[in-house]
This record gives sequence, structure tokens and C-alpha cells, in this order.
Amino acid sequence: MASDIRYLLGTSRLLLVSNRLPFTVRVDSKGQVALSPSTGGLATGMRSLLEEGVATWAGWPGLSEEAAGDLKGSITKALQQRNVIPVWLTSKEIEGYYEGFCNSTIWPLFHYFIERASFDKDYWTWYREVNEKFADVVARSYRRGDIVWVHDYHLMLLPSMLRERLGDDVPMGFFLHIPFPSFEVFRQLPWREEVLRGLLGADLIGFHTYDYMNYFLESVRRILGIEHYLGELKYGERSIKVDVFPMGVDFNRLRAASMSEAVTKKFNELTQRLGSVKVIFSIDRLDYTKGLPERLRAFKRFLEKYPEYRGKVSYIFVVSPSRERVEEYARLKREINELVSEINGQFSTLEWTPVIYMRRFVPDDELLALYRLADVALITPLRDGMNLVAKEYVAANVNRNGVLIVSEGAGAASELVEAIVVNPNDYEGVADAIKRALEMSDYERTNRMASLEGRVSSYDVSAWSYDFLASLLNFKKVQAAEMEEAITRRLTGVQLSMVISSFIASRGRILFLDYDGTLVPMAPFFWMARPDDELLSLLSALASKPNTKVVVVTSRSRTSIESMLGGVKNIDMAAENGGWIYMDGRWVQGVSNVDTSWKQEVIKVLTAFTKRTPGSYVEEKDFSVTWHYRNVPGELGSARANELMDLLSRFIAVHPNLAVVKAPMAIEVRLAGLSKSRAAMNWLSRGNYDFIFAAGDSGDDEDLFASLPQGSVTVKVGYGPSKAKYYVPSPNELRQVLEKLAEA
Ligand code: GDG
Repeated sequence: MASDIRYLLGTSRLLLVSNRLPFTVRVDSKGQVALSPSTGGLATGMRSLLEEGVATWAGWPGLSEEAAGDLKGSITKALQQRNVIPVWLTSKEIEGYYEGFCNSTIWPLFHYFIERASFDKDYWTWYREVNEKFADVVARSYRRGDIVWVHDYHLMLLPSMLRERLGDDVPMGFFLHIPFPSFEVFRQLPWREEVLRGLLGADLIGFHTYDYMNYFLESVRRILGIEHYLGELKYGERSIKVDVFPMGVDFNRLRAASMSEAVTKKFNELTQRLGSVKVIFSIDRLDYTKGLPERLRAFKRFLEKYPEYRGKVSYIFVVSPSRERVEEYARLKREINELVSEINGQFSTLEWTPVIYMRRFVPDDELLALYRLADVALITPLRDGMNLVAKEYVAANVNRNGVLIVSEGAGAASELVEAIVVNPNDYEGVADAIKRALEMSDYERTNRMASLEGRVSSYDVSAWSYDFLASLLNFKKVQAAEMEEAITRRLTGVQLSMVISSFIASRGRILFLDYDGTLVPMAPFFWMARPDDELLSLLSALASKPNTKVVVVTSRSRTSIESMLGGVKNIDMAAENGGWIYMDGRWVQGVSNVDTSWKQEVIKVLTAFTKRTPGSYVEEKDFSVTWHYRNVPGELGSARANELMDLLSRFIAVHPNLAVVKAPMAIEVRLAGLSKSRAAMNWLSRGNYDFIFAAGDSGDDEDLFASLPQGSVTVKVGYGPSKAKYYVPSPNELRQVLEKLAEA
């Protein structure tokens, strides 16, 4: 697989960036620098690429600049020899950024421990500054052609900072190793918007599970107002892909190592020592997210509930040291100590210890032997991004005689469906799951383990990184094609000059212009979207050009558009999508023999919806009624809009003279047959035009774009799919186009 990645990368170098490096730096008593490889999943997965110089890794060496002192130079050199670039941090930075924002704000919040999260502004400042520092170091070592892959919650601002420094062409991915919390939780972060914008600097953003991805997309929608389409976001002019990549382990290495001589020896020793006692096993970093006290309580419940297992099952409970300086962790350690002594005090016999508690780092060989030995792996964190221990157990349990119990709070649960999945807070349930695991038939156990093995071995860490990188590079191509399309469709430069030339050369010109979202930006209430003086003089300058007709075509009512543009000389208007036509200085009705008796019935329904949907309102016009929900907070508006659409479609099924139309943040019921294309016919059928221009931003305008003759200049205002030939990003840019025409 590593060779596949090499092939995928071609001549490009992979620039990995994470908080910690794949090497641990130690300074021995003689002041000698020693680097030992870290065992983390990512580090082992990428090691060969690092060794061959295909990948370079930037990160913090794990000790402060002050602690490194005079050795900073030699540590840097030793790391550089291994293609690693250190990002040195001072002890103040480590305190504010790492211990502060990373571990005291993001870690608890993203794992749903909201009350533990500190929202200290200084921490945030440190976080931003250290992310800037990383950006400077990475940008300095960046070479043209590099592919950048940023990892985890420590560096969520880095993608945008790097994008600013390196430009749009650099392929840049981001992967979050911890959960992305639900919107309700994420929005509690005072710097939520900056964090999202930081991440959106990447081209590809990866998560372990669909839940995390959806929570992220929901946060982007509700905080930044950016909708996604099948996991793709449009951020400015750049597209961003968001996807799921459940991280795997280095299956082959783990499997081979578990069958090695050293591990087999250890395994045999342990088997002998434990005799016929069945083994439940777990290994975790000391952390409140891991549900350690809960797990001990569940084991205690198991011994109470099923006394027949006393003396027959021991729980090897390994907790490796972590973040010991923090008081909270010391408290957790005390709680665990108390629970272990309580259980052992209550149930131990001279021959048997219920909980074998090891609070230390276990060497790899010993860990693999324990995985091999364990009859049950009890992996029940309260929350965990993925949890690689569960997958390591599957890889190392070479005889397929173990049972995996995994918590639904771990990302791994959504993937490892053949495990027994438990709620870690349900002690009764966990106790029952232990019993079930111990009593499972050989047949079921082997089959479950074989299926798990299939999954863990096929989607290993190399497949994971290959998938991520291939997806990034692929998406970069899609992005490039989109950009090229956008360049050719954007109404500027050569295209604009051509449009201006044909405007000048023409003898009869007509411009159909939508109002809201086209000539003026969308406003919270329709009466707020007033034109400024510049717009008024631009329209009148255009309209007073010889052989030029300007028609504002809107779904607004006659009185409403008149109150906005009534003062502009020489312009024509179509209100209510052609229900009213203003031509030759007077309004005429665009439809005849109209029955409007239906309106009261529709208004009744819409008013009922308005009552249940604070922030929404009803607008009654002559031939249509509109329900606006732009100001309804959160999801409620679109949820109600769906309900209403459903209801109204039934209503119009028995009223064939009516149509229901989904407008931006509004739903309109109107007379069937009212449309901008029909409205435009009032002018097109009466005049002779060899320059036809139309600009608009919504569905009603699309209908006009589609109906105009070939050669017309149709312009969509804003991004997204459209039948228009050209686009401009905003009303402001459309004005610039119109100014050019007015000056021509
Ligand atoms: C993040 C996310 C996500 C632990 N103690 C010892 C030891 N370990 C090794 C295990 C395993 C690793 O540490 C822990 O696995 P995690 O999955 O918890 O990984 P983290 O990097 O801590 O966490 C997590 C992961 O990123 C990957 O995306 O799964 O949810 O929090 O490899 O074996 N290894 C040895 N002795 C120990 O005492 N030898």
C-alpha cells in the first residue's frame, strides 16, 4: 500500500503537519539526544514514506524551547535528518495553546464535557498565535508541488492561514481525529465562526464517521449560512469536499508482530500464570472521556449480578499515564484507585484478584501478548473519535477466540458492527454484555471475529491514507475544472468587452433586470431593500440611452416596486411576475378575467403557519400570496417550509389555476401562468431587439433565461447551477457591468 501512495504522489512530496511528531525526543543523563519512533497509528502508517523522503513531517517536538536549551540545535538537526521539521514552542505557548485551548477548551467541548470546557480568551489568543507559528514554519519549508495534510484539533486554523500564504493551487487536506460535536454543542464555542473559517481553508475535510461529518456540515450551514450539496461546499469561489474516512491500524504489522517469537513467549508465560482464569482486557490513556470509573462500576455490577464468575474472570485494566500535571486527571486517578480497591477489597480471594490494575506504559510486546490473550476486550469510552485499541485487538487476536465489546460512544462502533455494542453508562447492560461475551459459542465468536478481521485488514491505515490522498488529488482536479468553467462564464474581461461591443453595435436593446438579490442585496424584510441613489441614477442613465429599454421584472407587488423605483424616469416594470405591466407610463393588468377567491383560503393556511413559526410573515399581493421565512432562526424555517410545500401541493392539485413556487427563503402561491418569461413577452412581442440582456438570481429568473432567444446575454447573480450563459458573484458586480453599458 505504501507503494500505492508513492505512485499516487508521483513526484510530489507529502507535507504532513500535526501537533506532535512521529518521534519522541529524549535527552539522556549525559545530555545526548535520542529519538525514538512513536507508536501512534498515523506515525506507523507513514513511517516508510518518511524514511524514503516522500513525506516530510512538521510538528512540535514535545518539549519546550527552554527545556531544549542548548540542545535545540542538535535536536533540530537529528529531526531534519529524518525529514522532520520541528515547530519549537515556548513554555508559555505550550501552556496557553496546548494545555489551554487544545486540552482545556476543545478536547472537553468536542467530547461533550461542556462543563469542563474553559472559554478563556487568552487561551484562544495563544491558539491563534501558535497556529500562525505553524503556518510560518510550514510555509517556509513548502516547495512547489507539495501536498499538504494537516491533522487534528490542535491546528484547526492552520488550513486558512496556509491557504493565505500558499494560494489556491496547493492541494490541502485536513483530518479531524476526535469527534466533531453536534451543532448545539459546537455553537457554545465563542470562536466557532473563526474555527469553521479556519478549517475551510482546506480542499478536503475528513472525519471518522458520518455523524461527525453531518454535525460539521450542519454547523457550517447554521453558523456561516453555507449550504452543502452532497458534501460539497462553495466557499467564495472555491469548492470544498467533506467526507468520511474511518481511520484504520497497520494490520499486517500488528498481525506479524503478535505472532513473533518475543510476543509468543510473553503470551505463553501469561497464559501459564493466569491458568484457567478468563481475561477481560482494556488499555486506555488516563482521560475522563474514556469512561474508566464507569467501566469499573460495570465490572463490579457484573461480579455482583453473576456470582458464578467470581474466581473465574480477571479484568486486566491498563491505564497509561497522560497529562498528569492537570488537577482533573489527578482526581480521576484517585477515583480509579478507590474503585479498584473497593472491588478488590470486596471480592478478592487468596487465589484470585478481580482487577489487575496497571498504571504504567506497557511495552509493545506485552500489549500484543495481552491482546492475544484476552477473551474479552472491554473498550467502553464515553466518547472517542475512533478508538484504535478496538481495531488493534482485532488485528492481534490471531486465534480469533476473543470477543470485542465496544461503546456506542466510540467512532469505531459505527464500523465494527460485529462487536457487542454497549452504552457505557448502562452498567447493567455492560455487565450483561460481559456475560454474553464469556458465554458466546465458539462458532459465533469465530464468525464475528472473522468478519471484524476482514474489515480491519482491508481498510487498514495505508488504505485510509491512500483513500484520503486520492480523494484530495481527485477533488483538486474537479476544482480546477470548475474554476476554469467559472473563468469562462464569469462576466468580466474579454467576455464583458464582447458584450459591450455587441451592446454598442445593436440598434434595439432591452434589459430585463430582477430587483431583490440582483440590483440590491437580499434584506431581512422586503421593505428594507431600498435602492441607493447610485442605483437610481444608474438605472435612469441606462434607460435614457437611445434605443435602450430597461425593464425591472420582479415578483414584488406593483405598489412595492413602485415605492422602490417609481421615481426613475423611462424605466418599465413588470410586477408580480407579469401580473401587472408598467409600460408607456401606466400600469395595466397583465392577466384578464382573474378569480382571486382562492386567496382567502391560502392566507388562512399561511397565517396558521406564521403563528407556529415566529419570525415568518405573510405578504398579500393582487395575484399571489407569499410566506416569507428568511428571519426564522435555525432549522425551523426550512422544516416548516417543507411541511407547507407538502400541504400546498395538495391544495393546488384541486386548483389547477394556481401554482406553488419555492422562492429564496419564501413560498409563493400564485396564478398559474404568471412567469417572468411570459412577462417579458409583453416587450419582446412589441419591439425589435437585437440586444437582449437578462439578469437575476432565483428560480423565476431561470425560467426567463431559458426562454430568451439564442444570443441573449443572460447573467446569473451568485454561484450555483444556472441556465444563464454568464454569472457575476454579487449584485455589486452586476452594477459594475451595468455601469459599463451605461457608459458605452
Ligand atoms: C486520537 C483520538 C482516534 C496506549 N497506551 C499504550 C499504548 N497505547 C496506544 C494504543 C493505541 C493508541 O495508543 C491509542 O489509540 P487511540 O485511538 O485512542 O489514539 P489517540 O491518538 O490517542 O487518539 C482517537 C485516534 O486519534 C486516531 O484517529 O482513534 O479517538 O482521540 O495505538 O495501542 N501502546 C503501548 N503501551 C501503552 O501503554 N505500547
